[in-house]
Amino acid sequence: MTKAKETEMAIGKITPKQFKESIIKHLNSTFGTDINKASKKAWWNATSAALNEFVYDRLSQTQKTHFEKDTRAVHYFSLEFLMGRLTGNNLHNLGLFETAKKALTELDIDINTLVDEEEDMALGNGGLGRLAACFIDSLATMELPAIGYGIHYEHGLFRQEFKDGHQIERPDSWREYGNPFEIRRPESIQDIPVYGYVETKFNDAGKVVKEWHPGRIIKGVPWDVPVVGYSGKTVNVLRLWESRATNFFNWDVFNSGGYHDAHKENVESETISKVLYPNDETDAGKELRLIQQYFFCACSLKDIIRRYKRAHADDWSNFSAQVAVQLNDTHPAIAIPELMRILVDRADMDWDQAWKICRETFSYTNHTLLPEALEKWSVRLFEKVLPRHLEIIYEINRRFLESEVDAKWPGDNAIKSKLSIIEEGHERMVRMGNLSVIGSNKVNGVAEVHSALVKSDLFPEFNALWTDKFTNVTNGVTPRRWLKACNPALSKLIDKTVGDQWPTNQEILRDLDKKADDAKFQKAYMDIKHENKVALTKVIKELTDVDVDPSAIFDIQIKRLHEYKRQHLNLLHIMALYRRLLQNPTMDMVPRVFIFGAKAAPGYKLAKDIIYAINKVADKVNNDERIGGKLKVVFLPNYRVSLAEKMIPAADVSEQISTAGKEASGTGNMKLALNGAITIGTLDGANIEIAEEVGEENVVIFGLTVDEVKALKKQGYNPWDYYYGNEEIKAVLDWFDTDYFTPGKPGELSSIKNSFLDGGDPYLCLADFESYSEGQKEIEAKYKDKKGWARSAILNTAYMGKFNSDRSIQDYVDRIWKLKSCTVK
Ligand code: 9GP
Repeated sequence: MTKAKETEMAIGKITPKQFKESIIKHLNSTFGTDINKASKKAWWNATSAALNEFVYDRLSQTQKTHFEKDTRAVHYFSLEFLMGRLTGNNLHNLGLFETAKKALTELDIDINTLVDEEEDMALGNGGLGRLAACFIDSLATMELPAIGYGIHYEHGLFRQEFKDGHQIERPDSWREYGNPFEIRRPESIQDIPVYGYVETKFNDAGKVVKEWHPGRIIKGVPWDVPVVGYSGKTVNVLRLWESRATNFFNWDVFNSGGYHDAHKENVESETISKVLYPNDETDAGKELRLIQQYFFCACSLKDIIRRYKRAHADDWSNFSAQVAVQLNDTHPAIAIPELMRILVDRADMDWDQAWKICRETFSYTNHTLLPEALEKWSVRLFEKVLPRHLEIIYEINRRFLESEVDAKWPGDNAIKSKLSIIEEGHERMVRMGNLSVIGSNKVNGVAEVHSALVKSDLFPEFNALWTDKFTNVTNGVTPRRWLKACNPALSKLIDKTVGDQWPTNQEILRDLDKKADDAKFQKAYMDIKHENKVALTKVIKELTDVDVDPSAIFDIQIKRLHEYKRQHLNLLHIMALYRRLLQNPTMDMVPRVFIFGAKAAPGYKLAKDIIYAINKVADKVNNDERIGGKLKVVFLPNYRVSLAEKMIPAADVSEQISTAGKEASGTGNMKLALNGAITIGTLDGANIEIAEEVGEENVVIFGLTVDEVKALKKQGYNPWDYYYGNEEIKAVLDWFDTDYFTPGKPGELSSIKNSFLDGGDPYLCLADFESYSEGQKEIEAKYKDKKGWARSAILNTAYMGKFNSDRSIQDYVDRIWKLKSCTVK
């Protein structure tokens, strides 16, 4: 960014000298230390405080303007917000990064080292949570009134360590020593009821009413994280709820000698916001997880209603015109019966009117087709935790089946039982997916192919009932964090080439295509890639003690560890390559470094076995002198947003190799391509649209398509055919049974082989292996053509405009939320 531009963007004009003085002021008067003895943490805290002076000012201006104009707002309900670090991001978005850098340099502090002091705010598992973080960045940047609502987890996603190659989980204490980017708002505390029983009685008018007598009240304490839009004009809020006991300490019990019991309720209530469930694909945790969901939805709805009533008192007629609520997966679906409860039981509203408001208010995004992620709670659990909500769900269901379903399919009980919110069976279950669809105004998937499958395979009858309800919004990522901030050298080159307006209008990058064949530009672009690779080699050395050569191909697979994402297909290919090298050490091969980053859910045994296997193969390969360093494998521990920011700019190859039909979208694929990595991928999720945008000659596509996967499964897939039919597959699989990679411990890796053979290879790795291996050869051939590769990399950066999260948000605005932007004075 030009100096003039930066000054213009900065909120209030500030020079590096003034910023420096502000840092020193905070060091002294906010943190009680001085420049001679301040720790690195203190410097970071003081810099953040200096930065926050701008943030809070804009935050209150934004809130004041939104209140005065009584704007319609979207409320993004999500159990996960994977925010990462905020210092660098906020400085960039305020246009203060260069100012702060200079100020710190004068103080003899390197800004890049300073921002490493910040713990990641890892309040999410992976794609779904990071998408939410990109979305709130875009909403603020686009000056749209919006609030993110979630949980203020004391511990975010676990910190991953490796011990002899095994994943070990350690607690993540992201705010143990405080976090400068959040403010507690005790003035907006909410009381949330749970448990208890429901009494049916007559009111004074003789009408039957329901009264819920809760068994416990939990206090919800809000923490606000300011969300700074690019240019700093709008600063929205992410409001996260912390659970506290209502009776902080039971003096009566304490005084009668029950020291531990006096704390019991306290501990139980506070457990609710203690941990993020480290699993994005299952409904783990049962009772606590359901309470977490209800707790944050109930707090958030009360908060919304409190705000609404300030302008509209008890007149509910404008509610759905003012309030849009987006449900991020089924996790917040309980908000639907909660709003019904508030309207019918508390506001005494007629059912039909309340239901109309509900349906106009909520919309639901589906992020996966995996059945285990479509939550179901037992009726028994609901009865215990949320007895009144269960009654409301029964009533929603009865009306839906008797009127809407019966009108369309008269007397068809099979359809009724499929569409019912209640699943009959040996244990009756509440289907949150069906509740979400029935109670929402719109339902969207997150990439074209995924949204089509949501309609055809997941909810076909609902789609027949309400065709207009289903839509698509392809995911996107913010170019502010995922190019401008994480890849400063490339950003500067882009600024110089096409101007500095691209962070808010990514389509401008399209102009880079004119330079795709320009030798000078290619060199500049590839030199930056090389420098980023050099920087990553240092991180790799620090984290794994492995030396890698930055002139090798850096081939990166970063995402949660899951069978459908097929890190083990990547592993099979690595082992095959290794075997080919052992058989022919002089084999012509461009040296390659395979780099992984992934956490496995602690209870997911096979995923953890795959991590172990990759680490063991890495040990062997990296130390085998026979292969002359042509192949290296590294698994970087504790993959998280801040590590991704270091890995992505250094990637040559992006591994997007899920079984077709399983990855709803993917967003890592977008970040890597934007930074010039060439995708090797299946026709799955957003890969399909990426290939369309950047051109099929600039990606490598392999493997079965969605239809071929279905056909193969239908005809009866037999992995043994591939085992016996392909000598290389057999040899590699048999290797797992030996102690070649685990000296003295044969069989330690056998579970992987078993998953492919006896386990039936549910994600068709063996069926796709040959095609994947051919794809990898194509990658290598492309890489050998230096000019062709540079051209492809540049075109990837140039043509990723569609995958800007601003475009996704615009689609949500047009297709679902009908929001208007609001300029803050
Ligand atoms: O698995 C999907 C991933 O493909 C998608 O990009 C992301 C954001 O839409 O959501 C993930 N889904 C989940 O994490 C759980 O549904």
